[in-house]
Amino acid sequence: MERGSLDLRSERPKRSLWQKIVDLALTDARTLDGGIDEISVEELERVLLESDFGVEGTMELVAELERAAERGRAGSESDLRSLLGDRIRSMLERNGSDAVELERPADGPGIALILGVNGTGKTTTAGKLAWRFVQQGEKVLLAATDTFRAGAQEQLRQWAERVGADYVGGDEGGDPAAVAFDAVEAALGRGVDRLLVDTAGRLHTQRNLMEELKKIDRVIGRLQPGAPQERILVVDATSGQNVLSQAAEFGDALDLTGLVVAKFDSSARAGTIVSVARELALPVRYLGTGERQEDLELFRSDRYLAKIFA
Ligand SMILES: Nc1nc2c(ncn2[C@@H]2O[C@H](COP(=O)(O)OP(=O)(O)OP(=O)(O)O)[C@@H](O)[C@H]2O)c(=O)[nH]1
Ligand SMILES: [Mg+2]
Repeated sequence: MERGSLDLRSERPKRSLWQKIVDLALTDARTLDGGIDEISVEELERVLLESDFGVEGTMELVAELERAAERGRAGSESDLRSLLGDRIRSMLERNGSDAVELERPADGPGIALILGVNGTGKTTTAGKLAWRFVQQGEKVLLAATDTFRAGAQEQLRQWAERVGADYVGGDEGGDPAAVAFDAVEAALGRGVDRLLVDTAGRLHTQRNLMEELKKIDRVIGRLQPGAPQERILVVDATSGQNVLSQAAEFGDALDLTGLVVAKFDSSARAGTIVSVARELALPVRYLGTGERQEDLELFRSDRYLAKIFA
């Protein structure tokens, strides 16, 4: 196959990732009697990298395709679907946990710390999670520990009001750990089922802010042993492979328990989730799919696969 024909194809109106893979791999597998042409391999790599599968993930998938093609087992679309589907599923399920809600112990409130870099969607996610648990009949308390940024507390307070959750905040410029303290006391005193602790956005290079995060975590644990049960890193789906470094950096400070991939609706690429699941020992717990309270999905690898192959 010549490069020219590929270029022409890529000028066609938008084809899905799956259609691109099928076009590339199947044309060769049929005309070359089994194998996949070198040019197509390069194109496949490009397509997968552009879809954010990451270098290693891409190599793994292409190698799998090449092996199958050589053995004549990649000759139909359904061959490709089961071949790549199995491999991607095993990447997605590497961390073993699919469709797992935030933990809530039987004998006290489930406490979750919501953290991440600036602007990823933490506060929105806290609000959506609150709505989700309120819908499930739970009593939810939202705590705003971002005492620094003007408007941050008000944003969470409005979410609390909108979704029917309780709210605890603090004085502007006050100690975030003191808000966390008050929130846990309130949660225990009022017998709430869930406490969701929103935190200010920060970068790992801001050492004082990372220390502040650890202090919030310690304060919660001191009042309620074993808590927080969840430390959820919220990442922006459009930040691609940067998600990996964010997880490593926050993971150095605290034992993370999972990810929320927010803004999944805004031009996220199919491979991001797959490479994140493949590279990190962290499960993706929810996807943020919009700005409204109901735009949060429990992550399920089977549904995700179905989307990739659509
Ligand atoms: N389309 C879309 N927008 C989202 C989603 N989640 C959050 N947003 C938007 O992203 C912007 C930032 O969201 P916030 O929740 O304020 O982000 P944050 O991480 O709390 O920001 P800081 O507290 O400043 O670090 C807002 O405009 C949200 O409406 C999502 O899943 N989809
Ligand atoms: Mg916020």
